[in-house]
Amino acid sequence: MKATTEIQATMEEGKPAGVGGISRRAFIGSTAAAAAALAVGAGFDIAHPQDAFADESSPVEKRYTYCDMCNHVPKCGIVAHVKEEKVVRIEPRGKYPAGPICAKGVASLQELYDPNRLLTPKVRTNPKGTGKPQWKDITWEEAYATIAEKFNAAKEKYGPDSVLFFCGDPKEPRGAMQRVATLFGSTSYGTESSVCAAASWMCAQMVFGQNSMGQDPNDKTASALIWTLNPAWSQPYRFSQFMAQKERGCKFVVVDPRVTPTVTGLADIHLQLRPGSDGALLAGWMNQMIELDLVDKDFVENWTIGFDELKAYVKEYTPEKVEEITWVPAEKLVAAVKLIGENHPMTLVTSSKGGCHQTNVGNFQRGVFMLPALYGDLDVSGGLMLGPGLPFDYTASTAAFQLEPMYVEQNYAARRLDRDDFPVWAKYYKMIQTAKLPEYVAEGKIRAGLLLGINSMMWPNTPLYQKAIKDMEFTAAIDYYIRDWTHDYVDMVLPAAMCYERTAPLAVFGRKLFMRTPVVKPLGEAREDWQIILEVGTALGYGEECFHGNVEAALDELLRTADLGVTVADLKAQPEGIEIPGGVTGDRKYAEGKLRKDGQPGFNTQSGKVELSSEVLKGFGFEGIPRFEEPVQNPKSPEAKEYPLVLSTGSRVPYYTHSKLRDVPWLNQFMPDPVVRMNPKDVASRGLSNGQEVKVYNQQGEIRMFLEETNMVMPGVVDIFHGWHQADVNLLTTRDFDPITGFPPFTCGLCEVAKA
Ligand SMILES: Nc1nc2c(c(=O)[nH]1)N[C@H]1C(S)=C(S)[C@@H](COP(=O)(O)OP(=O)(O)OC[C@H]3O[C@@H](n4cnc5c(=O)[nH]c(N)nc54)[C@H](O)[C@@H]3O)O[C@H]1N2
Ligand SMILES: Nc1nc2c(c(=O)[nH]1)N[C@H]1C(S)=C(S)[C@@H](COP(=O)(O)OP(=O)(O)OC[C@H]3O[C@@H](n4cnc5c(=O)[nH]c(N)nc54)[C@H](O)[C@@H]3O)O[C@H]1N2
Ligand code: SF4
Ligand SMILES: [Mo]
Repeated sequence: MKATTEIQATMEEGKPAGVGGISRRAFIGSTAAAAAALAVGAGFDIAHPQDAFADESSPVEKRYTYCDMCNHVPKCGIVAHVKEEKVVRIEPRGKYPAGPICAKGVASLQELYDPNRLLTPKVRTNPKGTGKPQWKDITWEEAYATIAEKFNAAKEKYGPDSVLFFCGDPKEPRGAMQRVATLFGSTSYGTESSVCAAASWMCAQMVFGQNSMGQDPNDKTASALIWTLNPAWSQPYRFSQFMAQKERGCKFVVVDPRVTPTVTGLADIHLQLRPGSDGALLAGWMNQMIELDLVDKDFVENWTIGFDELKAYVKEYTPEKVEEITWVPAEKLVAAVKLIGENHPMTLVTSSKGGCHQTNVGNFQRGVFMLPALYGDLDVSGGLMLGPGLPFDYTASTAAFQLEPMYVEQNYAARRLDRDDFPVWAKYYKMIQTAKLPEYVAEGKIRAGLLLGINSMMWPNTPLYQKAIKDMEFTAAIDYYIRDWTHDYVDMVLPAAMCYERTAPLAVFGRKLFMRTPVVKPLGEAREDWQIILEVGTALGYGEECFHGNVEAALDELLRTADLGVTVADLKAQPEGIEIPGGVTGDRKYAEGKLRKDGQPGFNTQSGKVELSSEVLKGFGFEGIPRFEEPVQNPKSPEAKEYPLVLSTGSRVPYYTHSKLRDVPWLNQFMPDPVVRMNPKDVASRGLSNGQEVKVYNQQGEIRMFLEETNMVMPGVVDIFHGWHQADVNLLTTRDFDPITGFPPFTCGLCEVAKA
């Protein structure tokens, strides 16, 4: 509270202090005070020099919205205080599951009124590859006409798949983007999920027949296994609920190479493994479950296939052998297996990261989903519950709205560019795996693109993707900012409205459905993402199917295809959300035929059983069991002689989301420079010192960063956040993609660190 008073005092004196009228000290005080999660429960005022000053006496109207600074699931609720069409204060909106707003959420106001935002459509005037782009303002009409001309020309000459329709981290526009891609006839629809959560979803589908990232512990959960997640920093809204379960008595095992606030806050046992060795630890875990007689034999016998194969495979993974591979003490592993086995039901929480970013994720991630089944805690209250959820998620995508029937009837799958490279991925998704984008462009298969929220530093070996974007004949990006590391290589950039300024498709919390309407008008000429995509679709000749750019009409169609009996008007009338009835609930639904469309008992897998050995993978010529293989780059590979440190990249920091938010001063003050974290032992053995500038390098390249000496990181490992354009760690990551999922090995490379 002190901090809020301090801010108000600053406002009352009428002297905007520090950044945007809020004192720097006040912002740090309020956010840092709320411990690791950097979450704040109080409200925040803004007084921005140029844009957001409003007359003190003007009336204030409270409008509801939700945050998208981390651009995906959380969507913490916000009450926006609007004066003279300016947002002057924000507060958390208690009724959403997320009570507090984190530092990034608070800083959303500063991003909204950032004087550097892109506010007009721009086109390049000098050819790509001839140095820095020169930009010229154009009208929206000119922009759409050019896009339509270029895309239609590419389609005519090279076929519709030559035009890529892409969404980066922004999730909200995906339903619209996929619809336009399908209308255009292109099978080249791609998203950031092909390096993010989607490896995990498809592995869950292979094991028990539906998407999952596990389930958070609830009041009935006796123990929880958190395998690779640091919600204290990556999902603060979720972390407080974990803490509440800890206080209630739920036991926690956390698997993480680092000593994170999640570990210190929750873990009864912390398994600190070498990054990339997860598959071996998992095999050891299964070995001990069998050894200690902790497997639910009834469940295994009746509802799984492949147990004998799995058992034979894990036999050699004794705790001692596993210790050698993973660096996890044998007795700790045994204690963890027992702790979970003695506290039923257990639930599993896994991540879109860690395990996903390894050369062997398609195996590891399947294996980890087998644990709740082996413990007998799959589809039971408090365990890993399954069940048909709502017909769409926060990405607002019903299959019908995305025109899945058209995709299927016209057999788009047969033309997919990625189907030879990543056939298993192509089976599960209607979005392509973009790992091989550079190859598709070099081979002339992709020639043009509508690139919404794209960031070239998302992929391993960034320069190859920058070149790919540059080599396309025509690309139009859609963003809040001009980001040099990506937009230097495109032909056109279109200004996107921010969350305060735009309608969101829909948000689902539990069984409640919410719609977000703009709380203020877009600044400048910025337009809503959905509107832009639908207007591009209209310009391409699909006016009727794209509702001539009318977002609410499109959402009404989306709701109609979801068949919930809810309209946009209903949702607008109820900013507190509408409860969606129905759905199938209850324990062990698989036994009653409630999980399968055909009503037969079992799971939605190829065999109808939980697949401990995958039938799908065998069909594609892979092994069925989740066999561990060392990462391509590992401490025993030849490169390790010169580059002995394990390179783990991308572990989240509380103040930035990927490549974003470095331009928000309130956040940038916390971590103004790129940082590499190292254990004191490795710092000392290299004669380095805390705070010093160092070079981090390997066979691929070199970056410069500032050294942070910390026990958070284990000896032999370095920890680097991604998305620093001046020190892009994806110059050091390799393109050793997992053959099942196409995912890159962001957490298991090699490097060396020396004085700069
Ligand atoms: N503040 C902030 N929040 C974010 C994001 C952000 O950029 N900033 N990004 C969002 C997105 S898109 C994602 S995908 C999520 C990711 O969410 P998390 O998965 O929680 O993110 P990370 O911190 O990358 O990884 C979690 C932990 O994995 C550990 N880890 C690293 N290598 C390995 C390994 O080889 N094995 C195991 N078992 N663990 C390993 C790291 O030490 C780290 O503590 O975060 C989301 N939330
Ligand atoms: N080395 C390494 N690399 C990684 C990872 C890692 O852990 N290590 N993590 C991977 C993961 S899990 C992910 S999810 C990706 C991150 O995925 P990216 O999508 O590449 O990352 P962002 O930095 O979020 O870039 C998004 C861009 O969209 C713009 N933008 C943001 N919101 C909106 C919006 O609502 N509309 C529009 N039109 N534009 C918007 C932003 O300004 C930004 O330019 O990175 C991946 N890359
Ligand atoms: S966790 Fe933070 S950034 Fe993400 S939605 Fe909530 S307030 Fe916004
Ligand atoms: Mo992600």
